[in-house]
Amino acid sequence: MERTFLMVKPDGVQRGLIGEIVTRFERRGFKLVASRFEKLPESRVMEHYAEHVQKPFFPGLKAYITSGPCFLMVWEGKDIVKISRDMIGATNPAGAVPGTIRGDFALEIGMNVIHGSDCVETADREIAIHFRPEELVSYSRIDEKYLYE
Ligand code: DAT
Ligand code: MG
Repeated sequence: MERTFLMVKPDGVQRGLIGEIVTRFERRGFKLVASRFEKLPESRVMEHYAEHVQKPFFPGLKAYITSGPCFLMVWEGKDIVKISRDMIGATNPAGAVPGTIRGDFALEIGMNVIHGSDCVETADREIAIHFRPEELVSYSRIDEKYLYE
């Protein structure tokens, strides 16, 4: 089954949005398989955002993402990478559709509440950056019978 890496960023944590965000993924039928609440160490920020380190916005992004604790999660389910990106909405909340997380809870690109892996390869890479394999818990959810045909 497909997995993805999702993370409530420091603004989402400070604004009390962890529960709301977790609820959305739970209710969609996805399964939480790992989580951790922590302030990201700089070394992991550099790895996680490797594609952006040379960009002009990176110093601001790094200051923001290390400004407080984040809530890191691995979720599992059918087509979760694409579906979770759709649920998160556009990178710039100004253009994010209402009903999406960014479209409901954010206003600016530099404070966009949540991270989600953008493709399956990225998801595998990001899960490996933030979690050890033994931290991912394998179990069944009792409603799987009525989620999957
Ligand atoms: P996403 O988080 O939707 O995958 P991304 O990978 O392109 O977007 O960028 C990572 C984060 O960096 C994004 O959530 C917010 C920040 N960011 C991206 N482009 C930016 C820009 N032009 N100005 C400021 N921050 C930006
Ligand atoms: Mg991205």
